[in-house]
Amino acid sequence: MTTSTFTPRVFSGIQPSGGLTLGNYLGAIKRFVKMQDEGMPTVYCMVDLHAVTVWQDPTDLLRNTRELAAGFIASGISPEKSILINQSQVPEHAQLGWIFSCVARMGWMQRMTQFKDKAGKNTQNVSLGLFGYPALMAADILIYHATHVPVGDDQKQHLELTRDIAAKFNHDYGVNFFPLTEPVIEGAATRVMSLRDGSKKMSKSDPSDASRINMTDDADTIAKKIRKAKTDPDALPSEVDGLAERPEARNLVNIFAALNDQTVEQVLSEVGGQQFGTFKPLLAELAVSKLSPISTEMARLMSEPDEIDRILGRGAAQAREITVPILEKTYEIMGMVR
Ligand code: AQP
Repeated sequence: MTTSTFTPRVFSGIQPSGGLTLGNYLGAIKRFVKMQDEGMPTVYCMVDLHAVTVWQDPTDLLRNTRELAAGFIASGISPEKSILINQSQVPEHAQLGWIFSCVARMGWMQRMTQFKDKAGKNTQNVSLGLFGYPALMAADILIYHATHVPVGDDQKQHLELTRDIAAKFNHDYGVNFFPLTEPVIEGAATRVMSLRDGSKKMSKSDPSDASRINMTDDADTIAKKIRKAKTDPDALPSEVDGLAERPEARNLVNIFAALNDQTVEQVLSEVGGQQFGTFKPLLAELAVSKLSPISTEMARLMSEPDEIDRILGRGAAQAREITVPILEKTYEIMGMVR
């Protein structure tokens, strides 16, 4: 079965496990806005149940969830056009997550590279939830019968697992009930890298604040972080091939292209031959001009937390009009008394 038998619907989420980064913005949120504005039905989620797979201070979690919601709205997600929710207010996510924990196989989960990266050498001491995370992520998507999921490159393997879970459920029960979801991984910034190390993903939980641009950073901080970003001594090339062995240079050019809605080729045709001493101030100016209006609006929205909570409460009620019938049908297919 393909997604074509299902009504198109977009779902994606972000963990409120810290402040939003430029990686989240370019790899995810900017593309969420585009898909919303193209007119597809869209559901966007603060995945708080995923965040608690590692310890979250309750005060921080509350603030980070509201700040993430503010970041979505300030970036252009409209609560009138998209359903905006925090995951724990829509209990069907976790309920279907349990079912999918019974569908997914241990061997599939053990291959997940994000678990290996996050657990490191500490596999015996991390939470069971961190290991099971991809089954809940599959449920987040499939509880809406979502057909398209815009994500960064790091989520590709989890999306493949989501398809495997849907296919196994459909096969085991002889139904065509869950769609085989399409990952939407597009653009110049599907993997924004750390400003300190071009081999590591920019991440909100990186201990080094200098490794990332936070959406709440002020203009001076953004400019300073870009000025100090690791680079090499050579000038920028005029052709994309010239970036092949230069991860830090490639990262800064990718960021420029994504912020300016250009291709990497277009950027290099304009900046090829420039030294970083010239290019970095241009990038800083561009980043500040794009991010400052968002951070200003985020601060304004954060001054009205009740309004954010109201939007998320309304979003949960809208979401449950979709998720309750899908969960009920799932249970019915499985032979549970209703
Ligand atoms: N560096 C990145 N480049 C492009 N896309 C990125 N995303 C995250 N980092 C980058 C995309 O943002 C969405 C939400 O990610 P998440 O917060 O749910 O989890 P994550 O991928 O684990 O992000 P972080 O920042 O690394 O969080 P922590 O540090 O808490 O683990 C996804 O679509 C992701 O691809």
